[in-house]
Amino acid sequence: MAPVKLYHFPLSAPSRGAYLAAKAIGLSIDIEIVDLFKKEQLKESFIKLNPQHCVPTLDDDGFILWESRAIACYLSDKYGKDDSLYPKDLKRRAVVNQRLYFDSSFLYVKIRAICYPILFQGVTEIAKVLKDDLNTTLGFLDKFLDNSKWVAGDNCTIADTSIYASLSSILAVGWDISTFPNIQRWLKECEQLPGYEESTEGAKLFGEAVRKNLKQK
Ligand SMILES: N[C@@H](CCC(=O)N[C@@H](CS)C(=O)NCC(=O)O)C(=O)O
Repeated sequence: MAPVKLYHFPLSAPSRGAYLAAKAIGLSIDIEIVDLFKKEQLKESFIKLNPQHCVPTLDDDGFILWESRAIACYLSDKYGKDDSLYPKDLKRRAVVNQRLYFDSSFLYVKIRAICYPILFQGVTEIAKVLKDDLNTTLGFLDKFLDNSKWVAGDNCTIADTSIYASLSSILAVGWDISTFPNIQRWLKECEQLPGYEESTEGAKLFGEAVRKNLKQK
């Protein structure tokens, strides 16, 4: 059987989310870098694999899957040593899913709304409305962590790897999280995630690319 392959770009938060999930599972994966800055995702061979031409994209012995959180769920179900990263228990799984959807439809979207125009559309300042919107969302995340060590309970799940991947991008831009004590505490826990250093390095490069285009105050 061919090794599991991940088409990956370290600067991409979703891509790092899939990467961190594979690492947390302890799965050995082949990485193929798709450099988005060089538009490598638009190569014919990649579009044939994934017509939506986005990273991350997984190739598990010919089974092709994209969407980082779908990849994390699939890998955990198929290769997880146990169900701790993605519980089989209906209610615990539902909470993990809720956090994953929160990430994909709130947190990541707000971060992207801030960073993409700066990276690709010549925007040089972060509008107050976008700043406030992200801070409101971070307030929700902080609340989830009120009585919980990890974002979906007492142990680390793929909701943590996914949310850490998103959050690390905006932290690398220099976002102030001093008013979110639970997030700060949780981020300390995240330092023990397998693949944390490589992932954070990718976020750093992303943060530098964004900051380079920001008007200095
Ligand atoms: N919801 C998707 C988002 C994937 C996504 O937007 N990937 C971007 C990089 S952050 C990409 O590959 N963009 C290149 C393109 O769409 O051509 C996921 O979680 O995987």
